[in-house]
This record gives sequence, structure tokens and C-alpha cells, in this order.
Amino acid sequence: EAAAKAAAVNADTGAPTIFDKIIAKEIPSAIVYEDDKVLAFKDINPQAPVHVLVIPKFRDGLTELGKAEPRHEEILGQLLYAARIVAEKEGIVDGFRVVINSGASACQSVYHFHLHVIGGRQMKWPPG
Ligand code: DGP
Repeated sequence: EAAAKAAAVNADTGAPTIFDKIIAKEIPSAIVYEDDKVLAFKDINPQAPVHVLVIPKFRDGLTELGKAEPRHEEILGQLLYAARIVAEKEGIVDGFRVVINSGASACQSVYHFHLHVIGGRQMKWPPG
């Protein structure tokens, strides 16, 4: 029963997120980079002069990094490389931060995996 419960908790409920509408271009976004698998667009609530979200076009159960499975390895690599392309396009490739919030205690708010590419100002460490 515990295993079944764990599986249920780990299941992608399939609940759509706002990012589905952004991918479908049903709601507008400022797209920075796009290919057949990846979409990158400006965050609506920027935390720095450059703040871009990089997401997979097909969520495929990847709601958060903590729930990634072996089949997601390839797309995870593609998303990280896309972050570098975004940094180059945005003129911050010499210094930028990539953030992944995974789960509620990390303040993840949209359950469609995404990287934050942040820069254009001096970043601080440790992050809050
Ligand atoms: P996180 O908290 O890590 O799940 O980040 C979700 C980010 O998504 C947050 O920084 C704000 C951004 N966001 C939420 N809704 C929209 C939207 O409709 N458009 C855009 N461009 N960004 C959004």
C-alpha cells in the first residue's frame, strides 16, 4: 500500500499548466529561443534584467526535477544546453545563473519542468 501511495504521489496528474497555453501560443509570451523540443520565453515576473524560462515542449511526466526518470536524461541535457544559447542571445553568457526550483519547499509554482536563466546584474550567493 505504501508503494502504491508513493506511485500516486509521483504520478504526473496530467493537470495542464499555464505553460501548455504558452507552448500552444494561446497566450502570448516573449520568445527568446525555440526549437522542436524546447521553448524559452521571458519570465512574467523577472527577478533580474534578464530572466528567461526554458521548458520542454512535451512535459512527458516531467513536472519537477525531483520526479525525473531515466527517459528524461536526454531532454534535461537539451534544456541545459538551450540555457547556454539563451544566455548568449541575451548577452549574459559571461556570467549568468541557472535555477531549478523542484517542489513546494523550493517555491516551485508551475508543475511543468523549467530552468530559470537569470542575469544582467551581480548575483548574490547564497541564494535565499
Ligand atoms: P517556479 O516558481 O520555479 O515554478 O517558476 C515559475 C515561473 O513562471 C515564475 O517565475 C513566473 C513564471 N510565470 C508564471 N506564469 C507565467 C506566464 O503566464 N507567462 C510567463 N511569461 N511567465 C509566467
